[in-house]
Amino acid sequence: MREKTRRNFLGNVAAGSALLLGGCSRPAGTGSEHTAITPADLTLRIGPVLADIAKDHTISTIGYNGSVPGPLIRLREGVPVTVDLFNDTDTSELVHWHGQIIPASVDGAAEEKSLEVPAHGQLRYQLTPQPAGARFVHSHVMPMSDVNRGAYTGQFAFVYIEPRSNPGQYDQEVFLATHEFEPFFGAEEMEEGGEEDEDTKRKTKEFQQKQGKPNGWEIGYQRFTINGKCLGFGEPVRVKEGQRVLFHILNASATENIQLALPGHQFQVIALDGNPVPQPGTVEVLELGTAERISAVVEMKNPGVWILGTPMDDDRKNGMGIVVEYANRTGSPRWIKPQKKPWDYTLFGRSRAVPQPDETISLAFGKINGGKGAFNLWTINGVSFDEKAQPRTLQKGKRYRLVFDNQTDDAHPVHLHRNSFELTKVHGKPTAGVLKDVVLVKGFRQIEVDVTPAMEGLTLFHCHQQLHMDYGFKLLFNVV
Ligand SMILES: [Cu+2]
Repeated sequence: MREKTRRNFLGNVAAGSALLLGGCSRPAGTGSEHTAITPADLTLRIGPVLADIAKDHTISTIGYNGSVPGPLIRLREGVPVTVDLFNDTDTSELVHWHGQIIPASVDGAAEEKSLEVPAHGQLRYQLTPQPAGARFVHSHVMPMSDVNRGAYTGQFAFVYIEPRSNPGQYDQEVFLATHEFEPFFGAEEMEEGGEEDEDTKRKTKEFQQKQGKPNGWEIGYQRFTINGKCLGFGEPVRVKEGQRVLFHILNASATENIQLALPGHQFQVIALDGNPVPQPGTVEVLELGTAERISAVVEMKNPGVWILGTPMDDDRKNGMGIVVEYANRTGSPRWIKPQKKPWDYTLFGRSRAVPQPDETISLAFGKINGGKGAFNLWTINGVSFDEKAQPRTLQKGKRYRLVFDNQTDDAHPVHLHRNSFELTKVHGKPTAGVLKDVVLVKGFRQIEVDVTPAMEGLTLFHCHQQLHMDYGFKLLFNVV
């Protein structure tokens, strides 16, 4: 069943159109039946969506403006917009503007006391988009064990904040967002691309032996999508030989860290989490922790029909991929398994020295196995999040070094709200100049980042793996 009003996300993008270009356009469907008097610059309506994700396979979920993903939202850096949020569901919602430096009231996190959109209600506010680059918007409610809520649904959309000057030259811009549907609880430990070395395997074994109980529930999925379509079902990315195609890729998963490759081609990474990198580097395989974004240019010089997809065979067969089709080429899309090579953030950084921080804050990540049929608990410096605890004070303008010390056997894509941080050390290797808002810290690894809090107010730090966040992996800062 195909809804007449549904937008074709890729079609929109390929045509270069979008929901909004920073100013006064008014999306359809925001009529006078609502209490808002003047139309907002940007309207998001949260409601039920029927989405055709594969042949003869329609899912019923919650989305923005009747589509999954929601429409591409283009904003201009520093140009204020009025936002109208409507909620057609039975539960209140939090709309989080991921990766933007905006006040806590509109950031969209309960811990920061952000404004909520009440069930069957609405909310209007203003925000000034910043910084430029690939951001996104998604639900920030805590679904806990309810896999039909929040980030497990279709509530996500790409946000692109137009920079004052465009980095890089390209002929075509393509936005791809990955997401999984039909989640289920299972006992299987999450695979992380199979690149674990012997040392990590040994540490994992020791870690599990020390725990009194076995590992708790993990999340698995039946369907994997890019732009809301399983591999082979949606429109292909249409390219021409000789084109430079700029891909903006977003991992909009609730829980999965992924890798993506385009056989016969290389990605020149120009931005991470929307921020231009000091040293654009070329790789064969991209890796994105949950909520990470990569902007990469691909030179189209290998004509054919290809699969841009995950190297994980089962996940690709279940949909994680999209066809890239050269003009005047036909046939079955080709997949060639890429060589295994660990993802290295420092490839895109500089090797210069960074300033000494004013203060260093160590954050040790811990896990308490939940046992069979229960949920694992997650800790930072030995404690799970307690909403009654006082937030930790940070001072605006001071440089803090956060030491992420992952003492667990899982990979954690950790996210700091309302700020960008600079990677300063990755697995013991110093680096500089890479600005991000999420970083994937693998099992038993350490990553250090420096942050100079940009704005006053409550600021949430958490693991972006939904199940980890919901079961304790959070810390609240207050910037004064
Ligand atoms: Cu985590």
